[in-house]
Amino acid sequence: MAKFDHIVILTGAGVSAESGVATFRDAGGLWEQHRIEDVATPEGFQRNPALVYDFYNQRRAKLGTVEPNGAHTALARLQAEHNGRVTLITQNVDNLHERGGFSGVMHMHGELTKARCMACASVHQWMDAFDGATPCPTCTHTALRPHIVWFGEMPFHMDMIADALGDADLFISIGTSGNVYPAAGFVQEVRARGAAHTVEINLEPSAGASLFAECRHGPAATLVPDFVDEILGD
Ligand code: BV8
Repeated sequence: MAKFDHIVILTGAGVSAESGVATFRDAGGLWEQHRIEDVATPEGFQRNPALVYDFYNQRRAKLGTVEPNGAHTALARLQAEHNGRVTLITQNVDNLHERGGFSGVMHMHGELTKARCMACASVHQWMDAFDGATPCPTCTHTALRPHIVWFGEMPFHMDMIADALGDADLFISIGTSGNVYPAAGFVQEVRARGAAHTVEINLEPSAGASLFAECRHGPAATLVPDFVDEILGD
């Protein structure tokens, strides 16, 4: 496999599926149980904050019952052994990439394990439940919200992400249906900015599969370790 310098990886819910974390759009997924507009928009939070606090408290509690899978640990091995740069951008809000050993994960849609104060903007590591009556550790106002990017809100780290996409010579998209923007448009940004190789690893062809130079379809916990072996020349 050609030598790459800067490998940029985008992951979605499919990379955590084999750990037992529900995806969004697969059968039985999160969006089958809840309407996006009710639990993942600022308007939904305004309308019924208790429902939204509960939706995220339940998902945060589940984190303690799941473990990273072979895809998470293979990406950490790539970061440790690749003789070049590895940038990991995730749409996921779980902490399985970190627990699988990757450091410096860019959570463009935020993190389940953090709470943000709407009064003082402080952000806090938070592993338990919280709601509209929980005081902010910094300013004591009861104005905490999930540190999550909802639909219609600006994703985090967009400047750093744009720099990475423009600098990549290998772009790998793993476990995402390619339905949500701006993440679904990253492969086009990479292609427009240089001669990077682009690879999709997904259980089935995503909405953007035709935009990738190479597609590998199957379970991430099998395909990602194999692909990392190839990149590292194992
Ligand atoms: C923004 C946090 C402006 C919440 C999430 C038209 C109308 C209205 C809006 C829009 C529109 N067009 C674009 C928009 C904007 C909107 C959007 O994209 N809407 C979509 C629905 C059309 N986007 C936004 O609002 C974003 N903000 O645009 O701001 C802006 C733009 C640019 C620059 C600056 C500002 C904000 C979007 C973020 C929303 N928040 N998450 C939460 O997690 O609770 S999105 C949510 O979907 C998750 O983050 C999730 O990661 C993400 C994407 O889903 P996937 O990860 O792809 O998961 P999915 O279930 O869909 O697919 C799983 C895939 O895995 C499948 O393909 C499956 O085959 C595969 N799989 C399953 N098992 C395995 C597997 N693969 C491998 N192995 C397996 N074992």
